[in-house]
Amino acid sequence: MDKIKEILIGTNNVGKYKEICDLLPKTVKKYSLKEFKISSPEETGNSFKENSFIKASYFSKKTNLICLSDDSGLKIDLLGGLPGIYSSRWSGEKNNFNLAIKKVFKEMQKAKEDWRSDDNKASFVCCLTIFWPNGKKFSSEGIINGKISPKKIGTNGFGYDPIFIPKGYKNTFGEMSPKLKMSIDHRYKAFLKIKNFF
Ligand code: ITT
Repeated sequence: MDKIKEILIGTNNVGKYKEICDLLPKTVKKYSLKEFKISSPEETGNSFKENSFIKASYFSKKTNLICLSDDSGLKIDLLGGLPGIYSSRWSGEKNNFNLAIKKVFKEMQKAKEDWRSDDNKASFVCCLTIFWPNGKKFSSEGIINGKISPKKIGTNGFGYDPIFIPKGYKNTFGEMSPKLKMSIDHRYKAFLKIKNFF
């Protein structure tokens, strides 16, 4: 199998872009969507896998490059798996995660008044899809289980990191060093299944 030597990182999310670049070998040449000024397609799929495929195939076709896209999100048991594939949309158009986290707390409160007195199971899911200009594709999924922190803590990372405590740890992703987070998280677990392509 020919190893991938250059790839388009098909995301407009800066936090994800950084994490994906850090996971890939240094020797792989990485292109960003900024260089091509391409905006995202509509995510019309019903699963992380469908949406990551929609993005990877769209960006690959636009640029004629091999593309790696990520669709991910936070699933909260008490909310029946929401925000899930709607994780990005919960933050509103301006990607306001203060607002998205407030919405999580509000919905938790609505579902169970004293939710803060229990452990509230949640998981982060990531589906990575590689799409080649010749139509070949490969997807992999990674999951990390944990719980929702009763308070927003930490300023590292992005998105919902300040309210997610992975199983076996006391701190939120927002409190962890980026190095630790990227050695245990959903993206890393999905990456392990595609790493031989590089
Ligand atoms: P692209 O589609 O351009 O990649 P996006 O932000 O719209 O960017 P998604 O549709 O996959 O990406 O939405 C996933 C959302 O889930 C994202 O906005 C994050 O807020 C959240 N999320 C995913 N992985 C996360 C992580 O490791 N830490 C915190 N939040 C995460």
